[in-house]
Amino acid sequence: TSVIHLVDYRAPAWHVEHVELDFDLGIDRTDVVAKLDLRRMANEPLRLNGEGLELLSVSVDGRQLGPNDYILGNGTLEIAIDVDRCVVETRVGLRPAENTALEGLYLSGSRDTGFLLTQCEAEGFRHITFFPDRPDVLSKYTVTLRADRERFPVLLAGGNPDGEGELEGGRHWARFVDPHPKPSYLFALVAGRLARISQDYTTADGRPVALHIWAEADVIDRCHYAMDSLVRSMRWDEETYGRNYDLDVFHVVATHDFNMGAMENKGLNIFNAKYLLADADSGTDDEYRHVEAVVAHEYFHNWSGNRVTCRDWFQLSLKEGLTVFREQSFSADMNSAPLKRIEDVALLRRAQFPEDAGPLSHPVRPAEYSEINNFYTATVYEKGSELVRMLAGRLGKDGFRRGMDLYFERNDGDAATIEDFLSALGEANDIDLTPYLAWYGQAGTPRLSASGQYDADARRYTLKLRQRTPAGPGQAEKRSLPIPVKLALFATDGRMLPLKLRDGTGPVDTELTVVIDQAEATYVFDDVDVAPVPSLLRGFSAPVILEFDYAPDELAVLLQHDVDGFNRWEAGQQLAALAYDDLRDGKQDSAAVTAWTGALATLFGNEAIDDALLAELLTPPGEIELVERQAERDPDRIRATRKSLLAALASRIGASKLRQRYQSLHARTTGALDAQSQAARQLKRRMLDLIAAVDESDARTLALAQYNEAPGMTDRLAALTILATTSTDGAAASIAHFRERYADNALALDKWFAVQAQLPGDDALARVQALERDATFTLRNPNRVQALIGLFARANPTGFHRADGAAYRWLAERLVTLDGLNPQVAARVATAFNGWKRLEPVRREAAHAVVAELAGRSDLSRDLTDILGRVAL
Ligand code: B3K
Ligand code: ZN
Repeated sequence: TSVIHLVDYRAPAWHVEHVELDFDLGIDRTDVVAKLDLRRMANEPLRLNGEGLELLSVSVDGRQLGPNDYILGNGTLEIAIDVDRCVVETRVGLRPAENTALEGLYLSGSRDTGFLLTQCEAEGFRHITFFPDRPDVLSKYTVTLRADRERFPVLLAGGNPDGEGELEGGRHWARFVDPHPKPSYLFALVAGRLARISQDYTTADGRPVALHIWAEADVIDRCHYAMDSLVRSMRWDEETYGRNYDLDVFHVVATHDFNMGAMENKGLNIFNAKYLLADADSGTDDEYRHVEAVVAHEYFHNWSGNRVTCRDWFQLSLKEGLTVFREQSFSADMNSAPLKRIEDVALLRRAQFPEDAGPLSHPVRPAEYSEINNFYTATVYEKGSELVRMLAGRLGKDGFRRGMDLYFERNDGDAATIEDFLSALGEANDIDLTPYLAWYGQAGTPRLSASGQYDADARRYTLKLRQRTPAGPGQAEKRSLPIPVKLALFATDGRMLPLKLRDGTGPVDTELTVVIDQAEATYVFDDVDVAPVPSLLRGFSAPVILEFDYAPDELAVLLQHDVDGFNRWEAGQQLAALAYDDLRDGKQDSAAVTAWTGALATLFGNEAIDDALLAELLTPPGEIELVERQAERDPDRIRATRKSLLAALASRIGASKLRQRYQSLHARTTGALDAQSQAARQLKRRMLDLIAAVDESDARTLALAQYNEAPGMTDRLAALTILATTSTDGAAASIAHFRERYADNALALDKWFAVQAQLPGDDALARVQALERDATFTLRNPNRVQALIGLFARANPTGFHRADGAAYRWLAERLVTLDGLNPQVAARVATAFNGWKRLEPVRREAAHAVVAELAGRSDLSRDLTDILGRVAL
């Protein structure tokens, strides 16, 4: 397969100033006429991308071309043209119902009731028509849709409506004009039977906008929370960034058949139903938060991505990292900021750190790719967001806003690079941010080791920092990066000490940020009156792994007293990890175990602490995070050790206290969505988990009652999970009940699959195989595939990593079948093999055999081949 390199970037040879698209829509057959208004930029033939298209005709300036007038092959249509401006018109035929890859134009749902829609990012537009399908070609679009009125009553495309009417034979048409130049990946259309909810909105700069959310009739009632989130997102972007919406209409559409979360097409966002529908009966608290976040994310793209887009796909994080950062700030403002930070960092550690530590590791701005769809990764998104956060922290609130204003102003209507971003932020503040460019080009999670020394006589505290980034694929030598370290010093009684940094400028404060940009740096603090406990990397001020040799008691001090909500939680996580190490090594009553359980038992009795924060504090790192603490990974051992960690905590707090707290929370449980009610449900869930760690039968009794009385999905699903985890047989009745009750609700059924896919142990594979035979299981629906196969492979370590390798072989078979239907989804599931090299030897051998065999095949898609090729290395 051919590899594309960032250094080979060339500006486009031809621009498309305007494009006129005409669709004659049908499920089996759609015809597309595209008229491109072209302008030459370089002396080269015109090369248009096009894949899987039936070319019916092509003309230049009205002159029909014969087959000898162009070259068609290898995904391009090449035409030698000797004028500088011309109009090229192509006519092609598509077969939407046969499109199982869900890229380009495809059918969502059944032939009889489903609807047509498109997905173009990254390179789907070339599956719709011949076009220079690259993000730096920005054009104005006029789109006309024609279809049978009865079968396709609703016709939508991005842009402002520009007329509609009747046609002969029961057909109708609708036209849309988008005045804002956009790249082809932001094109979208939707056609079919859809219901809608609507709301009027007026932007801060006075534009009336009609907001419409569309979904199939049976789920339209579940779109109200999304509408509410949309309105709040629009206001927030006006208030926070001064960004207004810029068309007269804004459409959002839900589909059950979607390869990813959602898509920010200009004026016509399309969502995986999973991230748009939310209702009290079938949505969990987490899902409500996800809907709010994803609706905001896609809306925010209207500026960070659409008005200012990416020059090439290497710059993907320019829009994704930035938009994740904007989305995270929005969610923090809507909910609790420290809890949001904890959630985001936990996700980074669970998803991005492992990615960056294995064979799929790549920089936030990759230097090369063979299939761009495989780079919509946690690194580009989540680490990308952390980089923006560091920059924002460096500039401060007002400075960052100034920089963003300049960035939007300078690059509006254009395709930009990471350099453009850094220079706008820097110039608006007179600060040179180019050192941060190294973060974008260098993969791997930096290790920051810190050590402290207190000199009581001199009342001096010396902090030494050292950084090092491990080698990774294609990058043996790593550079030093600018790492902002926000820090404070605590006395053991919880007092924060004034920081008098030697040679430091600025007023003496109790918190400050130092930026280490060399391999090593030393900071001396004067007038420190007691031996301090340092609180480092507060708020997770940089995406690094911090190594500091804390004594358990010191972590307990931070866990009790740190006012930085994130670092307080972090101290607990570190302490839990130390306790985990001790339990693994057979040291039951170690200092770490005692300090961790003791500190939490004290906090547990503290009425003032927020329920949600307490729930987070009572959750030790998960099996996936703990994997990093083993040299040779044995998932069974990790799970067993983590279980004893929970048991130690539960017995220290005491079963009766846990039960009491559970009962008092349960007594006031409602289905209400306010923060307090959500927090109560979350803490209740922790109580159940902890009770289960010491008294399974008691936990089961409580869970059964909770399942039956649940006012909503959060409580119901939590109870079902406890029932199923503690005894699968005993949960059979509830599992059957759930299946029956939600038989008509696809998203709820996904949860039913998901809970069972994650049940640990030796019989996990057999269970998953039985679930594959359920009448509702299909490899054609990405959500269903992720719920069963994806979660089993990625989130069920003991089940998937069976020592006999049976689950690896099973997954390999499924991947091959899935790849024939949907390469993007197959490639994503295949990333489950990412960590195989660091498994213990027996499992490693088994995984290796399967990965090598798969990687050696020549009949797989480019998507899957790319992942397997890198994983196998
Ligand atoms: N930009 C889309 C992702 C497209 C993925 C293409 N394989 C969703 C988002 O990040 O907002
Ligand atoms: Zn995005």
